[in-house]
Amino acid sequence: MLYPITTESRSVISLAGIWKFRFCDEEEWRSIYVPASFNNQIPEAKARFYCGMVEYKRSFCVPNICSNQRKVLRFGAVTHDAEVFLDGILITKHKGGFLPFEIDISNFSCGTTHSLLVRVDNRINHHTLPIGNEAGIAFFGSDNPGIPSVEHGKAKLAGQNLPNFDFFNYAGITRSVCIYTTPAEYISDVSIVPSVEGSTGVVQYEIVATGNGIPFVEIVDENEQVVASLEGMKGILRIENATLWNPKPGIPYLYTARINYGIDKYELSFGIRTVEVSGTSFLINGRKFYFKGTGKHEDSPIRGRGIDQCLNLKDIGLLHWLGANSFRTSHYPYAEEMYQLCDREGIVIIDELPAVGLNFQGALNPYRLGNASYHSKLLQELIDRDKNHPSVVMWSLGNEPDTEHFPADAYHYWHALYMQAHRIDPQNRPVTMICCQNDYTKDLTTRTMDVVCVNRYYGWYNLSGNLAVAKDAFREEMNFWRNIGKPFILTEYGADAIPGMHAVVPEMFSEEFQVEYLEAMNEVLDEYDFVVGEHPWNFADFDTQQGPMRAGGNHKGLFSRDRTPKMAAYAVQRRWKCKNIE
Ligand code: GCB
Repeated sequence: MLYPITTESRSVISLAGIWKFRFCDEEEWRSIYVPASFNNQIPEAKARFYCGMVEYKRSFCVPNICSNQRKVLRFGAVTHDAEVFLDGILITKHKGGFLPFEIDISNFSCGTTHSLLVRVDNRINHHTLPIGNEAGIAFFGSDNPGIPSVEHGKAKLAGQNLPNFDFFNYAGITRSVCIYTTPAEYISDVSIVPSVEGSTGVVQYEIVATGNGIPFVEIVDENEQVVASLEGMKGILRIENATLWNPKPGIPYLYTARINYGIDKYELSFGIRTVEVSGTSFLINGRKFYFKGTGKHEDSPIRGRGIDQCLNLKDIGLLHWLGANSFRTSHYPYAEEMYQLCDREGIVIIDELPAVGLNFQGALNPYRLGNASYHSKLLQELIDRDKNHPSVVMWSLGNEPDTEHFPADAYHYWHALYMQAHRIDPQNRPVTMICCQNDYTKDLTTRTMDVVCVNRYYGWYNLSGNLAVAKDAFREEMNFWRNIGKPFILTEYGADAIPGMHAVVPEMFSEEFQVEYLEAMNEVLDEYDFVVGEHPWNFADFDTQQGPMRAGGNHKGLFSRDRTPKMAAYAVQRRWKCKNIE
């Protein structure tokens, strides 16, 4: 799916601004800003804890100058499910809160006012991704199973959102909404597959278009020089002495494909780089790459999960400041604009689906609940959206499912997605799934991924506070993974630190303990040469649902929520700026 841009043949009309909003059990309309989550914009408990449908509406007019053009209404993301009505007619529905969707509205006239209404459902359950609990057990809640009074109380939680994941269930029209126009005959998709032969960059392209034209493709370098060109729906272009896209400290060089199709013109930035797993190494451009970075969230106090390019830019700056070269879009695809920024800034992305919380037991075996086709649809949408980004070097199919209690079911479920990703990604990137702390000897799935990615909390959620014992336990597990013979990334490890809480003797929740915790785990990582990356959890403190283990959110950030560095940020910076591995 192409990102909407303005060119000499296309225009983009933003629908950002103040819209009308109401909870569906209310009559009156309020004001709301789009794009942003609604939860923190309205200072009422209802907005924060609401579970159900809300409505957004506004009117718009497409100028007469666009009357000969094709018109498309596009949403960057609506969390979680959307129904869109134009002049009272249901024109499209979309399930899934983190990927774009669009609908051709050319039949609606220019120069007149139209009413747009979007009905948004923020409910999560066992059939959504991410998953919500239906039985009244909150992920980080106090369970106390079997106590009659508590069980009766839990039954009364029906009708509330009970996330089976550790981030706040922000919702609404969270990313850009626009109407874009194209000529009647138009380019609808472009796929770019780069490879390298000696000093030559080889660019295989394929265009999908509607109409009778023949596309003409020009590749332009950063000096605006045309370095290759070709006519045809698909073909191979060769760029002599190509400059490769490299993550920092290399050069994130971008070329631009300029595509002409009849009167339609579209431009796409791309990088020439290769990605490959070889033995226990992860290679970018044939050289060993070591992932230094963090898991992240799209999270800020007022916009919630709403797109915030200013914050994105700040975060990329802080990643550079840390000496990081990568992050994982834990636990859902991020806004498209963030990937564009990373292409330009040379930051590498592990791109993750919103499949988090698939860890029920007993009758609720997630692999028999019938989520597979929805999960597969999201994988298709993710790859359609992100396939051309040089920054994206690996797909993550999901985070921390139960792979231990139903090992064979889990394997079949995840293996089908693994095969699908390899089949549909034109660049055939490595594929992974992020493993929960479990009995790794029973897990049949993690070891079959291209890169073994595990989240571990030795010394925090288990063996709490005892780092010497935690290191030994972690070593014991690492010996197991060494025998699997694949590259390994520790995709999460961390300790909460309340900003400003200090201790002479480092104990849990102090900034000093967070530093000692990370250093202890790093000491173990450094003993194993099949380790190709370390992503402490998390880049910054973030909002979660309330619960007895969360004091104002999750505090495992290297930075506080307002991006002030904790002691751990300086410790990590010292390590990453010195660690001489690219
Ligand atoms: C995890 C999850 C992440 C949580 C983190 C924690 O394993 O993947 O979403 O926030 O642990 O801090 O508990």
